[in-house]
Amino acid sequence: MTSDLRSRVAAELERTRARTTLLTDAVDEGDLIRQHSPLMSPLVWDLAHIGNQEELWLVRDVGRREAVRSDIDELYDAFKHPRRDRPTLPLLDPVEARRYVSTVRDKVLDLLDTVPLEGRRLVERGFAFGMIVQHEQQHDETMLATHQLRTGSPVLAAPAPPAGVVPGLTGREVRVPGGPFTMGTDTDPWALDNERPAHQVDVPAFAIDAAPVTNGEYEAFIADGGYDTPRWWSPQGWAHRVEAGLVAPQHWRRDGDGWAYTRFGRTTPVIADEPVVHVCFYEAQAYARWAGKRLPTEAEWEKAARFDPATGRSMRFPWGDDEWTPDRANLGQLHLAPAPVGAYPRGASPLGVHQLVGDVWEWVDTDFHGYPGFAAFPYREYSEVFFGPEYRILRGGSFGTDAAACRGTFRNWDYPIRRQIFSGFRTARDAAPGEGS
Ligand code: AVJ
Ligand code: FE
Repeated sequence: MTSDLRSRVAAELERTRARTTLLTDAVDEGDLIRQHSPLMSPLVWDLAHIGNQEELWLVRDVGRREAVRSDIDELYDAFKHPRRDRPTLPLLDPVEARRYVSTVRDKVLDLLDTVPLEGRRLVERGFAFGMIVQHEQQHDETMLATHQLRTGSPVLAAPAPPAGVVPGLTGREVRVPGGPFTMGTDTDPWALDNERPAHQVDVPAFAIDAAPVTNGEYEAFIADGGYDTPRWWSPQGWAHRVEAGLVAPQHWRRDGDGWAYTRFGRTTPVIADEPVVHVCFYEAQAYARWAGKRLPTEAEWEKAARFDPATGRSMRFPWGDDEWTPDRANLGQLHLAPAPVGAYPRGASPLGVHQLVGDVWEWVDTDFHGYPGFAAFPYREYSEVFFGPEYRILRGGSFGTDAAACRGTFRNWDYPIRRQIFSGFRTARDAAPGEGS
């Protein structure tokens, strides 16, 4: 029984490390040490930080083993040094960082054979190991965002995402009936503290886009003067739009009459039926107002993603309770772009909402907060210290999110001005009286 769990943990650790290795071996030493944006850490900081978290939780806490390098804890504590200062720290160099993470990993694989997986909440059903797998995958997505900010010739390659095969989704709405649904989870073994506990939420009937907002739709907003019309923007959003000089999503450039974007070092014309990505919350909100809509609330998004009207239950994913497979959603860095709308018919929700999981993180109009009965576990610095009005929530994961760090309940967050992440959105509106209740 626990031997299955142990081998699954070992496989997840190994699969995740292969991704970390790919992202850090793709560039030379200079590019590992350099800071590609003041918003991001040097890649070599992420790498050693991944090892340090694994050492803190699995080697020292779960395994009760001797420290590998207690002298470097402070350097890799994300709360001690802001990202912009990290290149000036006496960091491990790439050779030392690689050696460090592999020494830590050897100890973890050794203790995984024998350490009890019960008796302590931290290890129950392998939670601490799942938390560390997710932590590494989250930093891998962060490193992928750093790759997107890096300039120079391309170093990453992947097959193009599948084509859109379901016609007519763009501009289509799905009505979600009003009434209670279960939000969050008590049962998902690797769900993090902010996804808990499960609780009932009464969500009035609403309509939500059947697919994320596309580049083509977003271009119409730009062409209609969306960036020059203060009334579409919130006061804070407009102030940011002016101060930052926003005119289009990040990485877009004028190309004749149209637009081109640069992704992972390659420039191509913007593809109209692809979900828009690299927009901030304020841009998403302005688009929604221009379209006569609004952003969904977090509860609306989760109801659209999990509610099964046939049973009244909340499922783990839009497609059901089964684990992700590559035909269900664009996750896992299998592709280096969002897939066009209609590319994942097998991932649609029972009500017919598509691509809620994968492709692009979706901004929702909710501040990051704890659910009723929230209890920080196992550390306040994962979620709780970020609760409050400064952060907005994003849902559903992107093409750069691994399935281990993505569920219908998973919550991401960032400042509303941020767009270096793989962020897009879809719109929603209240249902008209008598519509879909
Ligand atoms: C959940 C993506 C907002 O990167 O700040 C990584 C994840 N927490 N290390 C972040 C995280 C600690 C977190 N996000
Ligand atoms: Fe971290």
